[in-house]
Amino acid sequence: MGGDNRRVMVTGALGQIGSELVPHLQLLYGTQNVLATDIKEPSGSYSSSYERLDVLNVAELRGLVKGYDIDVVYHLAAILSATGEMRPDLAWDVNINGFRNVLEMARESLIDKIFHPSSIAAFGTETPRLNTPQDTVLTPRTIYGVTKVTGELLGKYFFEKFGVDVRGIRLPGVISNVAPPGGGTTDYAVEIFYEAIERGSYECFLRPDTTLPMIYMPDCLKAFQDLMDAPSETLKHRTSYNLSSLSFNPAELAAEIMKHKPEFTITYKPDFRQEIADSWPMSIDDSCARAEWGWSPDYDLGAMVDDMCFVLAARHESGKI
Ligand code: NAD
Ligand code: AKB
Repeated sequence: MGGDNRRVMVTGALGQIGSELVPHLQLLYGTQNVLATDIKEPSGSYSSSYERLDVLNVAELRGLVKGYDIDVVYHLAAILSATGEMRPDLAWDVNINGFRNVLEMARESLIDKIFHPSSIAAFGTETPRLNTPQDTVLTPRTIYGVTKVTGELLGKYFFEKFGVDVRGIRLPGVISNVAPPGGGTTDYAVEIFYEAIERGSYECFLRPDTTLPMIYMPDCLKAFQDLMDAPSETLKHRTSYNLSSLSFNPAELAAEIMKHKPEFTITYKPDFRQEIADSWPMSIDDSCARAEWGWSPDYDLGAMVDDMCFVLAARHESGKI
């Protein structure tokens, strides 16, 4: 992924991951070679070329891909798990037809490489929840999960049928401090830090013992880069890599935050997202990602919490949050 003059487009670039992936790609490819797009308009000034794009509009998508001579697409535009349960038609449309439109650009040979994230939401209650294997039962209980399994299969089909180089990871919940998460079930693990810094307390929408797989943003970006840089012939699970980094529950996360803010308190009021979380794995076997493209995370729970608290406390002191 690094160090060449390829031209890269990011869809859904104003979301939680895109907000940090775009600057990361600018460092690798040069600012002039990165085009950020989203259905929303950026608030204030934006540090990259930016175009408004609804991924459901294939004519606009084709126009931008041709106009900017794009080689690689990081396709992040999506509707996440909690919003998806409230708006299932929209989730299906954006997650499936939006991805289908991007795949079509590759089938027309306009682009030659696509990154498309899957999620731990691809798994379901019939999947082993501890050390979830790479090749296992995929019976998701959410429409979001159904779109993720379908996306994995669609990407695989386009690779096998048309030679399109599609790559993807079953991402755990992503923890970050630049843009807020966009309507997921793992969002508590980001909200808790902001509430701890701003208010000193947090009401969690999951039970204290709800263990879920998570990853800190620097490790997430490293995983994207390592997978995209890997030689194509080494990838046997190219659209659906299990990825493990952190696994913890709200009580364990709160205890770690209390090491920085001893006065922090947490209460629990589980809502509809509890059922979603209960259908997802608690920990992941990522041995295929390790073997096929050398995956290895840098952050453990303590290091992630240290960094989140440090960054957000500094921002709070300077009045930026
Ligand atoms: P997000 O919700 O923060 O961002 C998604 C972006 O897509 C938003 O900015 C939204 O405006 C945009 N969007 C929605 N509909 C669109 C449309 N029709 N056209 C163009 N843009 C549209 O999501 P994220 O957390 O940045 O996730 C990015 C990808 O990673 C998604 O595929 C998601 O399923 C996957 N993923 C994320 C996580 C996580 O914890 N953040 C975990 C697993 C997988
Ligand atoms: C969500 O909670 O929907 C996402 C995900 C794990 O896919 N963060």
